[in-house]
Amino acid sequence: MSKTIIVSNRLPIRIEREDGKLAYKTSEGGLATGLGSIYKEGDNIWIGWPGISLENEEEDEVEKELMNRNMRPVFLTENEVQEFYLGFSNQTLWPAFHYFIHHMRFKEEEWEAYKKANQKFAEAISKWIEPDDTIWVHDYQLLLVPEMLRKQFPNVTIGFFQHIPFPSYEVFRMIPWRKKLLNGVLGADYIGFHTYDDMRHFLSSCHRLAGYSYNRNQILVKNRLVEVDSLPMGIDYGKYADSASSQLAKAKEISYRDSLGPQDLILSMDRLDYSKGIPGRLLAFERFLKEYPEYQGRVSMFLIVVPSRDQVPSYKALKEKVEFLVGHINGKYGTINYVPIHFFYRSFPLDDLSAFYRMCKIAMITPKRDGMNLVCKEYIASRETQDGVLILSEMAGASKELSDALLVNPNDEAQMVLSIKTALEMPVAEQKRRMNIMQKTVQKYTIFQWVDLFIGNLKNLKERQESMATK
Ligand code: GDG
Repeated sequence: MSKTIIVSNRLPIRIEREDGKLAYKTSEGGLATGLGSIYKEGDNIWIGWPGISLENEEEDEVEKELMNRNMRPVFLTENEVQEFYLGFSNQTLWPAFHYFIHHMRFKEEEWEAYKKANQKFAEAISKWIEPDDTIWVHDYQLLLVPEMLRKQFPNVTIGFFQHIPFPSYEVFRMIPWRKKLLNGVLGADYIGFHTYDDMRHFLSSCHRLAGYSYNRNQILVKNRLVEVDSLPMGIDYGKYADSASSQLAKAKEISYRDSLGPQDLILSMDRLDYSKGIPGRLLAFERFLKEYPEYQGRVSMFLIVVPSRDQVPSYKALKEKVEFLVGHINGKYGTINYVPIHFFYRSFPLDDLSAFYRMCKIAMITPKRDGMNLVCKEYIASRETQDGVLILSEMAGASKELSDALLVNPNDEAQMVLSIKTALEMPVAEQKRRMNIMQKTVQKYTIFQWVDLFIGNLKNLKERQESMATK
C-alpha cells in the first residue's frame, strides 16, 4: 500500500516541560488542520522537528509517543536551531523572500548548517520511503530536500509547497547559493505557490539563474517534467464560523465590550514580524487621530502581537519599536476614559480570538509582504452578522482573492489613514455587500479543498509523466 509522507520544519505538535514531565499539545495551525485528514489516516506520517531541545534519553520517549500519533521526529541540536533555523532560514531566506534586503545576511557557516539540516531531514524521510509513496515537503526551511530525495529515489512522487512569497529574480539573485536552492526545489514534481506572481518569479529565476527553459508552467529538468502552479491556501471556514457563533464567544464578547467601553475597535493581529507592517499601521493610526481629531475617544486599536523568533536581533528591535510607539500614542492621545491602543504581547485561545473577531468593527491587516495571510480570512469567516470592514494590504497574497476589502499600499500612509476613515464611515449595507462576497470566496476555497487540489494535481502529473516515459 502506498502512503503519503508530509514533511515540514515543525511537527503539528508542541512539546512543553511541565513539572519535570513532557507534555504534548496538538497544534491548531491552519496547515495542521488541513493535513489532519491525511497524516492521521492508515500508514501516512508527518515528519518534522518537535520544536524543543531534548536530552538524549528523552528522545526515545518522544519518538515512541509520536509514533502513536503518526509522527516521526527529526531532532535538531541547539547549534542547528541557531544556524539552520534562526540563522539561514530566518536571517537569509525569510528577509530575501519578503523583500527586506537590508535584513539579509550571508554567512557561509549558516549555509553549511542549512545543507546539513536539510540532509538530516532527507535521511529521516528516506528511512520511511517506499517506491509508490507520495512525499509532500513544505516551505522555505526545506528547499534542498526534494533534490536530496530525488537522487536516492528517482521515481518517487514529490510535491513542494512554499508558504511565503517567492521574490523577483532581481532579489533572489542576491543570494550566493541561489542556483543550488533552485535545483533543490526542482527535485520535486509539482511545486505550489500561493499566487500567480510568486510562481512567475520562480519560473523567471529558474530560467535566468539556472538556465532552465520553461513552457507556460512546465519545466524540463533532465528530461523530467516539473510543473509549477499557484494554489491559494484557505482556512477551515466551518471551524471559525462555528466558533464565532458559539455561546462562549458571544459571552466573552459581551464581557470584553463591557470592560472596554463604547469605542469602535480596529483589530490588528500578527506574529511579531517585520514583514507584517505593525509599526506602519501604528503610525497610520496615530496620523488618523491627529488629522481627524473628532475621532479621538471614539476609536481604539486592539493590537495583538504573538511572540515569534524573539532571539533574532531584528525581531527584538521590532518588539522595542512597537512598545515605544504604543507608549507614545497612548501617552499622547489617551485620557482617563480612553485608551487609544489596547496592546497584548501573547497568544490567545481560539474562543478569545473568535470574541475579538466579533467585537472589532474593522480588521486592519497591512503587511509589507505576506505569502497569503490567514488572519484576514478568519476575520471574514467570523463575521456572523456580515457587517465589518477589512482593510487589507495589496502585498498580502490574500488580496488577490479579496478584492472587496479596502485594499491599500502599506507604504502609502495617507491612503491607510483615509481607509480607516472610509471604513468607520461605511454604510452597513455596503459593509454587508462586500462581506457577503468575501465570505462566499473564503467558504468555497477552504483548506480541505486546497489539500485535495494539491494532492490531486500531483497524482495527475505523475500519471502524465509515466505515460510520457512509456511513449
Ligand atoms: C505563513 C505565511 C501564510 C495568530 N494569533 C493567534 C493565533 N494566530 C494564528 C492565526 C492564523 C495564524 O496564526 C497566522 O497565520 P498567517 O497566515 O497570518 O501568518 P504566518 O504565521 O506568517 O504564516 C503566511 C501562512 O504561512 C500559510 O501558508 O498565510 O503568509 O507567512 O491562523 O489565527 N492562533 C491562536 N492564538 C493567537 O493568539 N490560537
